[in-house]
Amino acid sequence: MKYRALAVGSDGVRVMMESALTARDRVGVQDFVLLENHTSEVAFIENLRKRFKENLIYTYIGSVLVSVNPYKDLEIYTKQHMERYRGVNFYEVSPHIYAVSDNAYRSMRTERRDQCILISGESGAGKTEASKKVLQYYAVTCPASDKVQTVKDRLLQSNPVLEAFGNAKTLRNDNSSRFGKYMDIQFDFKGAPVGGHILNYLLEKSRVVHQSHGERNFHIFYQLIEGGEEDLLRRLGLERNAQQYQYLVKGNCPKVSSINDRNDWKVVRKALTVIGFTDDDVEELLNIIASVLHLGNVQYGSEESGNAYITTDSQIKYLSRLIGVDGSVLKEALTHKKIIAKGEELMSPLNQEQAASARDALSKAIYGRTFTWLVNKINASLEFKDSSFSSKNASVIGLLDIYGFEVFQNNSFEQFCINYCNEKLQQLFIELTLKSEQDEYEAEGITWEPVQYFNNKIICDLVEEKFKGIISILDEECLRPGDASDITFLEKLEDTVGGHPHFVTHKLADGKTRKVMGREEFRLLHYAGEVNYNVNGFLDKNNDLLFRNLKEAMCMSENKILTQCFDREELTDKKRPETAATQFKTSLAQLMEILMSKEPSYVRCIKPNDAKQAGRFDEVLIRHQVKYLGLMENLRVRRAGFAYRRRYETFLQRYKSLCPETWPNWQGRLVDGVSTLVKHLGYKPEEYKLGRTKIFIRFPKTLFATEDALEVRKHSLATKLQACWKGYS
Ligand code: AD9
Ligand code: MG
Repeated sequence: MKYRALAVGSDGVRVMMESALTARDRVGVQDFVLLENHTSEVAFIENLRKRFKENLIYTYIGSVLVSVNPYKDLEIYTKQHMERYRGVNFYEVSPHIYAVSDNAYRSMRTERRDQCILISGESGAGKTEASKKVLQYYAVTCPASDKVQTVKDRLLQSNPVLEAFGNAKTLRNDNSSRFGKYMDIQFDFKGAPVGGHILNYLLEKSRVVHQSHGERNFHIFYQLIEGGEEDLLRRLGLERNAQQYQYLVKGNCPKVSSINDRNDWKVVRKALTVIGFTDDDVEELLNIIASVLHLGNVQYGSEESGNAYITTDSQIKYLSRLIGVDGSVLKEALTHKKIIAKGEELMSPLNQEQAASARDALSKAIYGRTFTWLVNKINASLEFKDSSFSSKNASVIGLLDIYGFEVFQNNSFEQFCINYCNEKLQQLFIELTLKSEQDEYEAEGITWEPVQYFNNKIICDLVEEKFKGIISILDEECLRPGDASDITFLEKLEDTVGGHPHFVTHKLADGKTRKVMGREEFRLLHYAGEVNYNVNGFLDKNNDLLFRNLKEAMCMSENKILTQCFDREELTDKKRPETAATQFKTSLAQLMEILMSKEPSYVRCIKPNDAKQAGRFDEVLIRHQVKYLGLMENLRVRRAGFAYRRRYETFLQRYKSLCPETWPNWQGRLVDGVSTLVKHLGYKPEEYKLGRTKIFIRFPKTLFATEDALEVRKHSLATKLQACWKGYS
């Protein structure tokens, strides 16, 4: 090829070539599609490692952004950086979350199509941080008026509030989101953010009453205790010592070095004001938080008859005052269960264990419903109120930050729901990336070559299919009166889905048992790997029931938030409420519809090590994530035909200097210019195709050679200029 002749033109040129190659050797390629050996996982990980070492945490797979958590603050999020990415073409600058944000924004503006940015990855991989960066980018770079400024402030300030109530320290992440979040940012016709709306998914309520070793309850409890003013704590009857509260000692981890609860309290308190919470709202909210702590300290004794009685009257006194429910009503509700038989109401006493679990159920219900109230309240404050503009006319960018695939030593109902959610998102990802790839080929008039990939629909069906799916079977057991238990649920699963290729239990087909699995477990072969689920607690968590008399007691509350959370209508409603899993399934189906209606951008986050340490690249851990995020598959799809594609004008602009006929300007049709240029460069017919508006190049090496030729030309020009200067002087 012609550029080869150029390359050996002089020693200087050779040095130049070598340094360009060494740079690529050192920092890797910024788009995985340019990897020479794109099917090699080793090459993929090596590229990630090189870039990570150089603090280059972002890399593309086509338009998908892969991000590796640096676990340290990098100077790449300044206002200057934002400016650098504003209005600039995706590929002209190095990969960045701002490039994805800007691209989505510009597509929304120019194509008038709603967008969504889907951020995925395992716990601690950097999803929430990424979503905050996107929001900050819009807050800083989008046009603003006074009114818009208020919305921007509220959008930004909703984060610390939701994190205080919905995040907690876990073994995986000191600030782990324990709920899923989808946020719509609404823009007006000038491109200014004018409103927002949040949908929340399945808060991990069980954390309110129990935490595993080394984990904490939700941040807000510690923030209040550490940061709350003296007179506030006195009014709430709280001591400044987390160790005093049963709900805060289970994980034996009151302090976390990376968290400053006292400062965070100030941030949250201020954020509540910015969002528009009145002092009264805050007072009622804190009364509830304190009540949950007091509830946790309610202790029981056992009478000779076995009936439970409350031994801690002072807690009841505080509770009664804080939530405005009569003490004796509370006491009875916390020790009895109301039964309605033949139209008559009977109070049946509970034993100590039952009473403790009724108390915990109440705490979870209060906290869970207050969290939903909080989201609704934030939504009301983000609603754009202007008679001249309706949110229906708004353009939207949706931001999804939802819990990633989770595998613990012991996996329960929560992990089952979280991993099911990830199956659904993976399905959407495969369908949409394949579809958009196919659409582009068709639009450009280039033949589409089908790609083989694993379609995880089979696993989604296993979980959600009507009548035969795991959720249906679980619901059936929850509704069945009599001897239904977690174990009968497991047995029913074995009977119904026992032969499914993605379902395994300890039972083997020949009646023998599989020793490596517990008798209370089932295993799902997820697209991301195998997970064993322990069925213990599945029925209770799915039922999510609260005894009727506890609901009645809450309906009497004088606390304004609780009166909205516990509605009297619920008491007269004869219909059984939907189970937790079915509610989740329905809300996920709605989420999929929302996402399908928008144009997606993807951010795939990777966690480099389990120690939360900067600079550590744990290859085994990373390989696992590359696998389950489906990145190799994604790359394969993207590279199925052509590694690289560019619009004609962009391609010509960049390389026109390499051909005397296109330099300095090509006058004819763009496609003819590109054709002339690549022929001059010696491209073989099988190396490229010309579509309607773009050139498609099959192999990275063709593009690299062209890039190198460009470097060589720049260098020889510089050398010539230097020689001229020397002659001149
Ligand atoms: V979970 O599923 O909610 O448990 P996330 O959301 O994926 O998880 P998060 O964004 O909370 O993880 O990141 C975890 C921690 O990594 C943060 O608290 C930061 O300390 C650190 N992190 C993540 N992304 C960045 C970054 N771009 N720059 C610096 C980061 N630190
Ligand atoms: Mg998070």
